[in-house]
Amino acid sequence: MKRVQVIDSHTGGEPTRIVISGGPDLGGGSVADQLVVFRDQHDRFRSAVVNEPRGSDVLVGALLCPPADKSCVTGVLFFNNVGVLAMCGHGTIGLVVTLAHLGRIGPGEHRIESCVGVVTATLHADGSVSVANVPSYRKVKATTVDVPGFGQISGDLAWGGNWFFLVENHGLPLDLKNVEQLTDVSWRIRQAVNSQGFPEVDHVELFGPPQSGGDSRNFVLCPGKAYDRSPCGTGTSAKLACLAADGKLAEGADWIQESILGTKFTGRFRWLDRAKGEIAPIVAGTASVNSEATLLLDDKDPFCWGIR
Ligand code: PYC
Repeated sequence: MKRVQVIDSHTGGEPTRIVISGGPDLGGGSVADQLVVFRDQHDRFRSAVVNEPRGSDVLVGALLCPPADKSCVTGVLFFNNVGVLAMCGHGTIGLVVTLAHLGRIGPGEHRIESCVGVVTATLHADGSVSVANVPSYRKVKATTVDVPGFGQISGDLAWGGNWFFLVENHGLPLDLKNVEQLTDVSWRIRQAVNSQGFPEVDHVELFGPPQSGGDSRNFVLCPGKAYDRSPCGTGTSAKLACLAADGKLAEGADWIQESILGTKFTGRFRWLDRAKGEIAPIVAGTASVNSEATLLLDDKDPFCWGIR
C-alpha cells in the first residue's frame, strides 16, 4: 500500500491538488528534466492522483520536486486529467498558499522552478498572491480557422506558459448556464486550430463583456476538456501579451480578468522586448486550502491508477 500525502486548495474556484510526499523519485536535474521522467515513466501516478475515483476531470495536480536552481523554494510540475501541463498560474497561487499553510514560507517573494522557467511569487500580507510569470508573447494575430458546424472563427495565438487560441468574436454568451455549448464549441475550435496549422495549441480562451466589475470575462477550455473555473493564470498572461501588442493596455496598468464564475485575477505587464512583443506578466489572485488527505494506492484496487 502506497501512501501519498496531498493538500487540496482552490484558486477562484479552480482546484489544485499538491502532492506533498509519496510521489515518485524523478532522478533530479532541472524541473524540465524531471517532467520528462514523470511524463514518460509515471503516467499512472498522475492518473491515480487526479482522475476518478480520487479526483475528477477538473482537478489540476502539482508535484513538488527538488529545483535545480537552488535559489528556488521548490520545484513544481503540473498535470491534469490527460497529461502534464507546462505551467499553471492558478496552481502556482494554490501552491504558495499551501506552502504558507504548511508553515514552509511566509509573506514575501519566493522563486519557484517550473518546467518552463523560474517564476517569482509574492505572498502578500493580506494572503493574496501575485505571480511574475514566464515571458509571454503573441505569436500570430487574427488567424482564421474553419470550425465544422460553426463556421469561420478568427483568433490570436499566444504563449503565456501554455499555448492559447484567444477568440473575441464568437457570439456566445459567457454564462455558466451555457457551459455545455461553450465546451463543445471551444473543443471544436481547438481541433480546427490544431489541424489547420497550430498543433501546439492546448487551451482555447473565449472572451466577452465583463459581468462582475472586471475588464473582461473569459471561458477557458483546458486540454482534458474541463473548463477552468478561475480566469486562468497562463491564459491571463497570454491575454496581456495580446493587449500589449495591440496597444490596448498600458505598461503597469491593471487588467481585471473575470472567469466564467465571475472570480477575478488582476494582471499587469512590463515590456521585456517591445519589438518582439515580449512581456513580463504579473497575475494576482487568492486561493483557499480546503483539504489535507492521504491517498491510498493499493494495487489490489481495480481503479488504483485511476479511471482513464
Ligand atoms: O491558471 O494557468 C492556469 C491554468 C492552466 C490550466 C488550468 N489553469
